[in-house]
Amino acid sequence: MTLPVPSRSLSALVALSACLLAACGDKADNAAPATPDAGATSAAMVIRLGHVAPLTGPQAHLGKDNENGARLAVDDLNAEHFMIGGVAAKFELLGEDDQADPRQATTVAQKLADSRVNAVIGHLNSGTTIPASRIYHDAGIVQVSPSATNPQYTRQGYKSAFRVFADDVQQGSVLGAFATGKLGVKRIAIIDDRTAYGQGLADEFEKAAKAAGATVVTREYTTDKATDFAAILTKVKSTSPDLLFYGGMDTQAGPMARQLKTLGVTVPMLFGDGACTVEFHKLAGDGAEGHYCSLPGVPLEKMAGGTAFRDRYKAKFNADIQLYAPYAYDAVRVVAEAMRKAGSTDAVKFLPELSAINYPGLTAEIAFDEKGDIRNAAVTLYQAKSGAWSPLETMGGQAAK
Ligand code: ABU
Repeated sequence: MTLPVPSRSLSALVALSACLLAACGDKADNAAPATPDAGATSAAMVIRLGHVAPLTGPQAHLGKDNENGARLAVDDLNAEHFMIGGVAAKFELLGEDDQADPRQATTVAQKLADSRVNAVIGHLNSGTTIPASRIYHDAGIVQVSPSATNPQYTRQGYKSAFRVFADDVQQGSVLGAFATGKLGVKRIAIIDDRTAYGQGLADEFEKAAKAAGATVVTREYTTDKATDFAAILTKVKSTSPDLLFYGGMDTQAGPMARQLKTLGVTVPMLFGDGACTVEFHKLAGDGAEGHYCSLPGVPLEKMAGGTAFRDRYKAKFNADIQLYAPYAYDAVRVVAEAMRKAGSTDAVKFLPELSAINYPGLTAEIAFDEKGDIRNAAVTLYQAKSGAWSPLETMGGQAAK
């Protein structure tokens, strides 16, 4: 995906600042649409957070997971009687469905911009987050993605864009080092789904693996809608790789692993975070065993409060965490904390607080670099054992609170 990359020069920042202050809608209250809660007995201020992810289609389980994480945070904030500028804040989550489709993502983003939400949590996919980010930026709306890992999201010069976990430059590098180092593979086959995420991660992995001396024996392509991988896997088999890397989501990775086993190929597979889910095991069946994946962040069990969060999530939604729910939780909390520090829901005032924040989140100590990426990001490697992902080792990062 090619998007215009504005300069991160001072003039660009001044232009954004002007946009946040005035140029992108009704001036004085454009970025501060918090309104008194008409139904409340006291003067509560209503803060509307947009949340966008695929809620229908093959990735709906992941979209719902993100939304659940954000909803838990909103419910917690409301239960805590969170105060902003001395006024009780009432948070509302506006859940939108982008169907993991870049065009639908821009439609939804425009809708949220037009309704002047206070901030947006999302989107889930890199391929939707990146085009939507321009709309939020131009509307002066702060955006925090809890799952999009393509580096381009935070490299467009948009001071409104934040990410609360590692990007795919880091993840691809960790995966490449793991494959060539710990697994000691020399001949690698790569398949990707041609999305901003899948292709981008496969490119980063290929770069890192080749730099460490591995050979890519074949590079194949599929789509994020495909279900039958027989032809592509037969071709992969003919190249006799030591490892098959797949860049894409669990919706393809699971059936691919199952079909690989059916073909009688015993080569290990390696995935990024998009396949590092509970759903992968369901889709792959007994084809899951022994494969590897990476996931930005530390294992849930290593997060202080991680197991309590898992239990609360299960009790509230009657479901297991799939992937990024804890990060969606932190994305909401960090926005709320920036508003609290600023004493305002006006993006002009709370964006600088968000940029400079040091927040002890559920997932990590959250502080952002100049691009809006989390500092000291961790990436953890897992192996599929007995129907679950078992942590192997964590690279980088710092201990969560
Ligand atoms: N990071 C994997 C899933 C979301 C995405 O980046 O497309």
